Formats: sequence, structure tokens, C-alpha cells
Amino acid sequence: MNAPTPHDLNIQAPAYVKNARLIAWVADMAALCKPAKIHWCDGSQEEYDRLCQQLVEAGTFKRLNPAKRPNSYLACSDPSDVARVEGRTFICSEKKEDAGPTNNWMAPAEMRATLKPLFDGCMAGRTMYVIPFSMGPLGSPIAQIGVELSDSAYVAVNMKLMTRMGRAVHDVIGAEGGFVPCMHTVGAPLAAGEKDKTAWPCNETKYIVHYPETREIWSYGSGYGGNALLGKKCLALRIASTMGRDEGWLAEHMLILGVQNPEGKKYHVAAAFPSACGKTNFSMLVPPQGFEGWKVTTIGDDIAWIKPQADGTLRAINPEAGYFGVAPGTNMQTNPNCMLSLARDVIFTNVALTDDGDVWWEGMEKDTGHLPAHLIDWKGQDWTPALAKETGAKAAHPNARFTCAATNNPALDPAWDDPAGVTIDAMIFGGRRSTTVPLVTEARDWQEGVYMAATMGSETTAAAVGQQGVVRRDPFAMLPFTGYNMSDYFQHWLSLGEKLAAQGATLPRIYCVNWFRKGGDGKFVWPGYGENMRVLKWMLDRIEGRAQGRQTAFGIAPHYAEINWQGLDFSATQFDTVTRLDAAAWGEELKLHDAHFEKLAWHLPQALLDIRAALAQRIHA
Ligand code: TSX
Ligand code: MN
Repeated sequence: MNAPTPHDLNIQAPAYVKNARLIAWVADMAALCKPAKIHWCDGSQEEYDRLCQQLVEAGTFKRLNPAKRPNSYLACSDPSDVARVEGRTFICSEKKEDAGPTNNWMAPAEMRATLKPLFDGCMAGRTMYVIPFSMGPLGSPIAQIGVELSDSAYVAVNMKLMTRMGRAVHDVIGAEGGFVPCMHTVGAPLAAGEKDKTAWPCNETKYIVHYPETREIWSYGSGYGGNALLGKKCLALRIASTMGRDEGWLAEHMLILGVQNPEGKKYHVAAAFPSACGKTNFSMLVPPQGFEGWKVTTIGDDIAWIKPQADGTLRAINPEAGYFGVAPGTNMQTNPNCMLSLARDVIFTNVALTDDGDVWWEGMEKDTGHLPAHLIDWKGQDWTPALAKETGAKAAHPNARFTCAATNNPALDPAWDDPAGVTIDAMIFGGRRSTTVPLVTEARDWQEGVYMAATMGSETTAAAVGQQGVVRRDPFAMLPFTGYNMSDYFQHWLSLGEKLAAQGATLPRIYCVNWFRKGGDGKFVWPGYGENMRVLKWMLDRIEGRAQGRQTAFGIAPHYAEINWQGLDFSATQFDTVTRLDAAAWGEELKLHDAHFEKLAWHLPQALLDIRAALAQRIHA
């Protein structure tokens, strides 16, 4: 091997980089990974354009027709590298119990010994990008700084859209400030003079590794999404959740939205949903007919960092600066604000290419009324409606993505970049359940809300592995994202609520929702989408003391007459279908809660078992 030694390599940092620890770490990692070059990202538009052009020349990007989709690109990944790899994701705490039964674990020393030879020379022949980023508004007391070292230009340009990336981050960390070191390689070193044989280099072997105690991330072998854009799931959820545990705050898999009534009073709501529940759609909700003068605005579509303040309020920021969302299913009916966000300056991954150089994915036919006659699918093959009919072939991969800056969103909240964040008035937990769980209930207190969140589940869809219709528990929608023991995480939520209540604070109300109840005909009963505004308004009416609700075994539910039905034909009978509690179904549900809690028995808070017992008593009363 002819890899350059660190001696040959110019690691010279730009003059504006003042942090000695950062410079030393980059030198150490360059010595390990042995890249041909180092590029210190400044985050400028010129740099972004240059890297995108380089990706076009390498065949990784295709520039889309500028008349149709200005300044936008399509990347198609290797077919083996299309999603997060949960089976290859590790939490490497010193003690196995601290990772808990929901995470893969390996001892840190053993993992370091495993990764060292993999990273040795892993960037040979490639450029190592030094990518400084802020998760959260620059300089916000709730924000955190990370620096990702990656041999992927695709990662560098995606990080520019998804985070506050570039030179200004160096001003924030200065000479002494800390940062979370994030190592990333696609794991495809090139021999001297060798050129890439593929436009999406990656490695069959994959490791997504977190060291929560030393706050480090090491990712090997994948160039896709959450495996590679390390600020998102790795830092902003897995590492940040452990920071939150240690420091008394919350890192959550939640969207944040603003909702303003016609009188101008504004509330902020955070909501957690598992995948395939339409989180991005909810965060960009368009109020329906009957809600004239109401405004819903987006602060974030995926992650919330929530910190208690001295006055007992909870203030939240969106640590991200862009959207990395699922494209299929998105159209002008399901999410118009998202479609408008995708008009220009977008990176698409694994969608289909139209004959006129634009993009297409399943669901877009709802807007045009017909399927395109011909496409190049995400694998580079010809696609026609006839072929799709015959073989079921999808033009876009079901997990195809768009990456765009939050500033593309016409419904972006004016406070989205406010370093102080926004005050959270309500929290919503939702799953995808065809039976049992009602449209909406309000938890009677914080503890009951934690119970609802801890037991929430979602039915597996065709996209997920396994059978359809099986309920998978996804506590707080955090199952793949909690960086420590799940039961300790429940306790952290309970303790935080207790501490705030002791201060005399008014805690946010907690709601459980389910947009997905089905009728006897197997069809969704609740119209969902913009109509969810009707549920949102009931929540605000509760907060304002204007809706009395009724006590049920599972929280406080709305009376039919408490919902604004203006502009929607939805009968009291239909309402009953989506809100009714079935005692027999709940008996079965509680057995599933028990099985779930048994798996989490170590350190499981007694308070949750007490709430379970009270719930059983009310159901059987
Ligand atoms: O995102 C969804 N939301 C939240 C929107 C703010 N989806 C899509 C889920 C997959 C990503 C929904 N799907 C929602 C919903 O509220 N509800 C449903 C179920 C549903 C599907 C279709 C119809 C109604 C409900 N109606 C017609 O197709 C006409
Ligand atoms: Mn997510």
C-alpha cells in the first residue's frame, strides 16, 4: 500500500480554526484513516456548489432539469445501503445494563479493538472532510456542537442542508470549547491510482457505534441517512438523550409546531410518532375549512431538545436546520407545504427520474391524475406503469428521501432559529393502531402521560419487516434512539416531572392520539391530515379551560359537541367508532403492556406498574 503518511499530508487548518483539541484530533484521525487530502468545510454556498459539481462528475449526483427543479440533484445509493441498520447499531457503555435490553451492546474496549483495524487506512485515496456543525441555533444555550470527519462529499453537502454547518461554528467553540467527535467512513479505501468502480462506495460490514460515556460516535460502512449524517439520530438523539439524563433535560424524537388562533394567541406543541405515522405531515399541517384565521407553523419535523427553565417552563429547540424526509406518499394533498419546500435546492436520494429530468415517486400520481409513461427507477432501470402492474416494481425506493433546508418551508415558524427556543404547552404521543386506542385522550397527570408514552405502539406496515398488523411497542417513539437503558429513561421523565411540579410549575398537558382506527369495513374512519386540526384545537380548548371532556378509563376524552365540526361531515356515530373504549380489547392490550414491561423489568419505575393496576381496575369496573 502506498497510502500517504501523516507526514506527507497537509493537515494545516484554516487560520480561523483556533481549537487546539480539534486540530490535534483531526491530525490523529488523519493518521489513522490515511486520507489523500483533508478539506476543512467552511459551509459557504460556493463550497456546496463545488462539492455538488464534483459529485455530478463522479456519477453520484445527477443534476435535475434546472427549469423543473432548480439547483437540485438526484443520488441513487447502492441497493444494499438504503436505510438505517438497527442490527448494526451499538451503545457501548461500560456496563451492559446501561445500554439495556432495547440496544445492542459491546464493551467499549472490545468495540475500539474491533473498529481500529477497520478505520486504519479506511480513507486511502479519498478526501477527509472536516465538517463542523451546530445542532440548534448558533450559540443557543440548548445547542451542542459536533464535528464530523467523513470521506463522503454526499455527507458534507447533506450536513450543509441539515445543520448549521461551517465557519461560524468555529467562532462558537473558540479555542477552548468542546464538541462531539463524529467519525464516519464509507469503508471503501482506494489503492494508489485506483478509481471508484461505483458511484456509491460503501462496505458490506457496517457499524454505527456510540460511546455515551465519552460522547463519541464512530460510523463505518454506510453512506445513507442516519447511518452517515451523524448529527441527526446519532448525536441529536442517542448521545443527546444521555446528555439529557446526566444534565436534566430531554432529547426527544418529536416534531415541534406553533399553532395560533384567530385572536392571535399562540401555543407550541411537541409530538412524538413512530415511523410511518406522518410526523412531517403533522408538523406542516394546513388548517382545514372551518379554521379560518388559524395558523400552524413548523419549528421542527423530527427532533426536539427540551430544557427546563428557572421559571419552571420547558423551552424547546429543533436541533436540526433541514428536513431529511420520506418522499413516497408526499403530494399536494397529503402535505402541500412539504411539496412547496421541494421546489428547488433539494438533494433527492433513491427517487425515480422522469424523462424530462425531474423526480417522481409513488403518490405523485394523486396530483397529476396519472402515472408517468416512463421513468428510470431508483436502481437505474426502465420503469413503466405496465411493468409496475405486472411485477409491483416501485419506481422510488419506499425509504427514498429528500434533503432540503428548513428555510424552504413556506410554513416555517418565525421562532425556528430563536436561540431561546419556544415554550412547550402540550405534548402528543401517537401510534398507528387500527383498533383499541382512541382518537384522542388527555392524560390526567404527567405520570399517566409517561405511561401512555411508555406503552405506545404501532402496527407494522408493509414497509417494515415482519407480519402486517402486529403491534410493536415503540416507547416515546424512541426505541431505536434512546442511548441508554429504556427503564432509566422512563424514570428520567418521571423525575423531571416531579422536580418541576415541586417547583410549582404548570407542566405541559400530555395527549395520546391515534389517527388510524379502522371501521368494520377495514377503512380508516378518521380523515386525518389537515382534519387533525380539529383534535389540536380541542387540546388547546382543554388548556384554556373551555372544554370539559369526560373521564374514561384511559384519560380524558372529548365530547362530540366539543369538537369544531365546521366544514366536515363527521357523524356522532363515526366519532363513537374512533373514540369508543372496548373493555375486551383493553383487557388484551393490558396483557401486551405486561409483556412489554416484563422485558423492561430491570429498573422499571414502580409508578408505571401502579398506573397499570389503576387502569385495569377502571377498565374492568
Ligand atoms: O400523515 C398522515 N396523517 C397525519 C397528517 C397530518 N397520514 C399518512 C401516514 C403515512 C405517512 C395519514 N394516513 C393520516 C394522518 O392523519 N391518516 C391516515 C389514514 C388515512 C388515509 C387516507 C384517507 C384517510 C385517512 N383518505 C383518503 O384517502 C381519501
Ligand atoms: Mn425520525
